Amino acid sequence: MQRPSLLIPILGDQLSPAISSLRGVDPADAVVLMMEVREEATYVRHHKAKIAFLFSAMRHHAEALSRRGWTVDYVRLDDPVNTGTFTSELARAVARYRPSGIVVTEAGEWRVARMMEEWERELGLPVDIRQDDRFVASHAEFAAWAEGRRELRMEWFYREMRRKTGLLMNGSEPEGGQWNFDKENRKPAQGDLLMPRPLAFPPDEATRAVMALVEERFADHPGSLEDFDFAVTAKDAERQADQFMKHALAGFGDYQDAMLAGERYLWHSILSPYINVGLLDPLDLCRRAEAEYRAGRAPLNAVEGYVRQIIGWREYVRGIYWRAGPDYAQRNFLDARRSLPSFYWTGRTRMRCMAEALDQTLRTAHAHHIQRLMVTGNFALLIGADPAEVHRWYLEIYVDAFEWVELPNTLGMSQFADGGLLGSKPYAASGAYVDRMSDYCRGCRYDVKQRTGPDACPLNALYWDFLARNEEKLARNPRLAMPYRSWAGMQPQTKAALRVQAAGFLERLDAGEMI
Ligand code: FAD
Ligand code: DLZ
Repeated sequence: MQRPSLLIPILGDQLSPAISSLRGVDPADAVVLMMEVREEATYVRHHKAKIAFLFSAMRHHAEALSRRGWTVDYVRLDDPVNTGTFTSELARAVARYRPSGIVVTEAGEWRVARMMEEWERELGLPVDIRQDDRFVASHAEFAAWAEGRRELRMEWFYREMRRKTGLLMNGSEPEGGQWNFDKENRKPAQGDLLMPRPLAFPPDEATRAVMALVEERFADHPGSLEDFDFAVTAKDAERQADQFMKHALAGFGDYQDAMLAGERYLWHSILSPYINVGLLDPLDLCRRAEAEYRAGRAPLNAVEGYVRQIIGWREYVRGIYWRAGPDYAQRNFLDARRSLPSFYWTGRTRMRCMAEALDQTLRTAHAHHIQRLMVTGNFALLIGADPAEVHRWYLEIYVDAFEWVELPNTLGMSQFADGGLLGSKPYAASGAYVDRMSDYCRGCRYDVKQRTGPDACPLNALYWDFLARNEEKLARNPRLAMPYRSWAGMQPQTKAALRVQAAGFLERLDAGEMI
């Protein structure tokens, strides 16, 4: 090709055909650069399935762009001349093509955003960094909404997004006369042969090649590739979305918080990896869900719940991430310092709820929201695990984990390490919650009804110990008034027994005993 005017790097989470960096560019006058680089694969030890998913989706996307007439220069991880970082690969490509400028869509996280800011100086040519408009709210819109508010809450932001998109609106009123149907969405589930199942996509040749590469180059990373069945093309991701809309959406609301042993999916969509890398468009999914409601095929509580997760939570956590700044990951409001137990990487624990969530996570790189928040997240919160370590684990282990979405969910929502910037209270729970929302406790070695003694469910004493330990910081939180009243009303000997029980457990945990 003649010397192109533009070099367009497309990063691993920018696999959308309509990405802003390609807009208005003549394919005949540009080279798209895609790079598998060691630095991105190792800045944390990503789960093997996460790297395989990303590399395979990138390779398929490169082919799709070529078919659409783009010239794509694709640098593979095992290319002997691959220099291993975005910036050094870009420098090599600049030397190869001598373009007059670079166009790129803004990065999804602070680390890479800072790299991009240096490119103009380091590469010596103009760099046009374009807004990522795959989100409903721009950074400026979120900042304008947040400005001057005493506290930020998802619910108020969500209503703005409903008004902006017109989703589930009747003029200026919410469909059904209510913004939020969450109270109807807390039902436990029963195992059921008719339960919906997402499609499984057996690895094609390109994916198998990537899996072999991952096994060879990232052998020391956590997780397994044995159950790998993710879609890796936009077409298959669309098929998965159809499957969800047809078979699972109707039950999504009712069973959103439910957990069942051996059931990975329940009525969840399992679409987050595809949305986050750009194979599916989030707003389009919301419109399709709304159409299911309007056609009478899915109830309002389900569709409102689904839409809220995407234009509410997903957009809100992104806004918080960029507003909180690059130091967000260092916050530690509760001064939690304990190391994350080693069984987070092996799944070897006798607590059945933890074993279920961890085993599934290590096998598949996916767990649903309540497993992440109320099982692995709750346990880390109760034992006082260091939030930076907890953050690193979630970023490594889940296929859909990109810092802009993972960090606020982990550090803010789950560990309350931002002191309430994102949410109004810590999601701390005793065994009773797990027992109410799942069937995990039935086959557990521990007894969820006992609070003390060798057979007591560890979550029970840990819960009260967490409240007692953090009383100074949390007791004035109005949403914790009830549990603190219960704590205050306990006999001193009951309190002491609970704290001794928790201390004994934490001691055994720190000693690395099997618990
Ligand atoms: P569904 O339950 O079907 O929900 C529908 C969609 O809503 C999801 O696909 C997702 O796009 C969106 N969504 C739902 N909840 C959230 C949320 N809290 N924040 C942002 N988007 C949401 N989500 C990620 O995409 N990446 C992460 O790295 C991530 N880390 C998390 C860490 C913790 C500690 C917790 C508690 C939650 C985390 N989440 C993360 C949010 C949520 O758990 C996942 O989005 C969800 O489990 C993905 O599965 P699904 O597609 O079946 O979701
Ligand atoms: C997560 C990831 C991994 C493991 N590898 C690559 C890669 O080799 N090349 C690439 O373009 N992107 C990768 N990614 C995703 C990037 O880390 C992601 O695009 C940035 O985090 C965005 O800020």
